[in-house]
Amino acid sequence: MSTLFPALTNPGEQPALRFGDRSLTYAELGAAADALAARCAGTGRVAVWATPSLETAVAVIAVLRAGAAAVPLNPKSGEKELGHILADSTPTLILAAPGDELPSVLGHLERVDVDVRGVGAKGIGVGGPDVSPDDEDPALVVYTSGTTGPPKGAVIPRRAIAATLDALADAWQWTGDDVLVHGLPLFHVHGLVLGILGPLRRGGSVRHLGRFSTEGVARELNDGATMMFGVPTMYHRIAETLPDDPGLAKSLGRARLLVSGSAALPVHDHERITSATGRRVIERYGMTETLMNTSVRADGEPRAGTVGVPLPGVELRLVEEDGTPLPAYDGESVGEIQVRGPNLFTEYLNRPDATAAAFTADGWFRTGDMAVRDPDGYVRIVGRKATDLIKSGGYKIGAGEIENALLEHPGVREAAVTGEPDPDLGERVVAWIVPSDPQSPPELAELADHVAGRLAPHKRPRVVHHITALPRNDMGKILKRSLTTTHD
Ligand code: MCA
Ligand code: AMP
Repeated sequence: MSTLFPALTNPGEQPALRFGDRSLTYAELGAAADALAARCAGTGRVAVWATPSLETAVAVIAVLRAGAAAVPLNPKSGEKELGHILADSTPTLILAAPGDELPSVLGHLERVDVDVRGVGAKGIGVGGPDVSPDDEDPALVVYTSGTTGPPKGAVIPRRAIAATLDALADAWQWTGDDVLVHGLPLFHVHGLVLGILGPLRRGGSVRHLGRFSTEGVARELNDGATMMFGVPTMYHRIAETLPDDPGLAKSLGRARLLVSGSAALPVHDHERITSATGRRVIERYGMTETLMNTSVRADGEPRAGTVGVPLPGVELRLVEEDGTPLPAYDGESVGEIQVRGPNLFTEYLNRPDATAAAFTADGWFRTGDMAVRDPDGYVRIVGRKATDLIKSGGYKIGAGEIENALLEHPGVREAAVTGEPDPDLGERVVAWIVPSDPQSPPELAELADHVAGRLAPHKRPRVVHHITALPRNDMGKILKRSLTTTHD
């Protein structure tokens, strides 16, 4: 296939990546990545210890240049989660920054340190491996939570990455002149595919903040950054800060494009940002499995509360419960969003059952998101089919996975997990616990540590209710909708 990163074919001295005070030009990135790619050739799947660092970006580019597939790991994942991902994806190598300490569960993997000032940067020059991967070859395996069980590995082919980034370039008039700022994690599609591979495919540059802060965003926008990507929690924090920080309003006013995604940005936050800065945040809608489906276009009418129109090449339809397509564009008729197009993943790794269940017979992917369409085609997401999926801080979290982890705590006899609205996180994880010993029920901090240590900190419950029994129907199924604080 044609290369994913044309600017690395004959790389020049223009900036590519900056993390804090460390940066690489395209020539330096090409040299470092190709030296590492030589090490990754023929390896199949390669794990990447995906800290928010230059090393992670170089590692993923190296794996892609080698024609292999990268499996980004959340460095805050607990042993249980990491153990599952490793057993499922069976990587042959792990790439990590020199000095990063890896947990023992990774001990059996061959480790290769990422040298960002690789051999090539000293002028010796190491050519990349001589590979010409196919468009359908896997590029990434990204783990994503479902309602029950452990996360599934979505296999994302090279074709999908190219298709989605080029569709976004069209929608956002995104070019090599753009400079992106963000502070997103690099083990998910948003931060990695859009936030790192996106600018590199365009031949532009990205400045990563290491961790999100309103000061960091303001500093970069004052210093030439043209676009910002963030999850709604980040825009919410911006909206909260704006009244006391006129400098931040000025900086945001300079941006060409402010883009939000991964969850819905409340209209109130849209309005607060627009009234303080004069800029409108635009939303795009995607999923790990589909990459990007829709967006408000840079040349279109911004409309708060909508995720815009289908991207070029993406077919989108709404269907009723029984699968019948809903023809309406009336802003009222609600259906599940199904999508089809070159942006879609190939399969869930080792899960033919789950892959088959995710698609209709004629190749439409069932998103589980419920929406209406305005007369001009703008899509408004109104909810989700599964109540057992929680979106917190832009992270998708499966209730079942947390329930299973909670049940492994000796103080927990029964557990149910729900999501409830949270002004900062969108939703927060709530645990309903029947303690083994009602006299000494496990407290929030202990259960939060338990879940954070096994799965990941963002999956930890933020609220715990102790109850005497879980409400169940005659079949024994837990009635989550009747879990209210009256059960306390
Ligand atoms: C607190 N911490 C703990 C515990 N309590 N650690 C261990 N055990 C505990 N009991 C730590 C956390 O690890 C974190 O550490 C710090 O305390 C603060 O935690 P928290 O309050 O959870 O985080 P936050 O700083 O408030 O994070 C908000 C955030 C974050 C920055 C918005 O949620 C975030 O980065 N979200 C992005 C999600 C995302 O990229 N989703 C994309 C997937 P430390 O401070 O050291 O970190 S969706 C996707 O890809 C699709 C395609 C799409 O459409 O985009
Ligand atoms: P993930 O599986 O982590 O990739 O999350 C994908 C889910 O995030 C989608 O199915 C939607 O529910 C949600 N999502 C992504 N972007 C938006 C958006 N702009 N508005 C509302 N929900 C969104």
